[in-house]
Amino acid sequence: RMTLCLQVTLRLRSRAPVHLASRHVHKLSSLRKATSLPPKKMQSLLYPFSGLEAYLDRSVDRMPFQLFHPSVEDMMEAEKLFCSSPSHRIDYYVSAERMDHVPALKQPEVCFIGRSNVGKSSLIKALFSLTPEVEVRVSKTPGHTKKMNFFKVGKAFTLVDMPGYGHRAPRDFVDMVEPYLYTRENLARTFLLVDGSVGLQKADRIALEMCEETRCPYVMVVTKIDKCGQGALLTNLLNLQDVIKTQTSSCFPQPFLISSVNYWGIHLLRCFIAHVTGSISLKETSKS
Ligand SMILES: Nc1nc2c(ncn2[C@@H]2O[C@H](COP(=O)(O)OP(=O)(O)OP(=O)(O)O)[C@@H](O)[C@H]2O)c(=O)[nH]1
Ligand SMILES: [Mg+2]
Repeated sequence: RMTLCLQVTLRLRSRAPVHLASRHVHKLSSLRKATSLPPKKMQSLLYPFSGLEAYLDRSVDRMPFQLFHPSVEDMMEAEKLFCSSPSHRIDYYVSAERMDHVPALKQPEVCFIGRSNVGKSSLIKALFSLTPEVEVRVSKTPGHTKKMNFFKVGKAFTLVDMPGYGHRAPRDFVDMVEPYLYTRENLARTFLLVDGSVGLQKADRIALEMCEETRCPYVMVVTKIDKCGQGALLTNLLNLQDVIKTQTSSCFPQPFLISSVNYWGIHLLRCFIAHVTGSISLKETSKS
């Protein structure tokens, strides 16, 4: 009966006009709704690693996975930055195909890189879900994002969606992303996305080496965690953590787990972005 209900709901949903569907704000994209969930569900939504912890052997050091563990109040502070208002406009700004088309901006910037189809644009869309009028294009077809797309978040910071590597790469990547990573002075963090179901691929290792070479601080993000089995996710996560620990020097020790479909980890990442761009100050209890 449950399955039937679900099927019916899904069918009804899929008939909804596209423009309506895309403007619909997912109920869990706002913290107020998230905090009304039962405690365990709320924990998994806000701190997705907590859902995996129980499966880990006692000998595994959990510290690296919880370095950044802000309070819900801190996340509330961060959430305000992701809501557009007349005095704090969030909007698509400009696209650039080459480094000389990249806008000169002073505010701190964060960028999202990763293989084609890993979920970069979807992640940005989920981060901006409280401002659904911001148009972020996502697609099932790999190689969809072909330019560097800049999104301004008021005067606080800029998010940059990058073309992926793997498909049509290395051209796009070498021509645009590499020079950007090497020269962008206001770049506060690079987020390197990897797919939770398949873990680090050869192309990801090349990107990782490049991030190391640029010496800019970067952070690993594990995507689509709604899609992968917990066993596969854990194996890939521990492997990733081992690589970070043994082979990197400018990578943040904590990988971020996210699902852009059901918003796991999105609130935490909003808070991290607000923090690394200097847009909020965390309360004493939050470590970073
Ligand atoms: N289940 C699930 N699917 C996702 C998630 N994030 C993205 N996807 C799907 O993955 C596909 C690719 O998403 P995009 O966000 O366009 O990927 P991208 O990294 O921007 O790809 P390029 O622009 O081609 O480099 C789309 O079909 C998305 O719906 C997620 O968290 N969970
Ligand atoms: Mg894209």
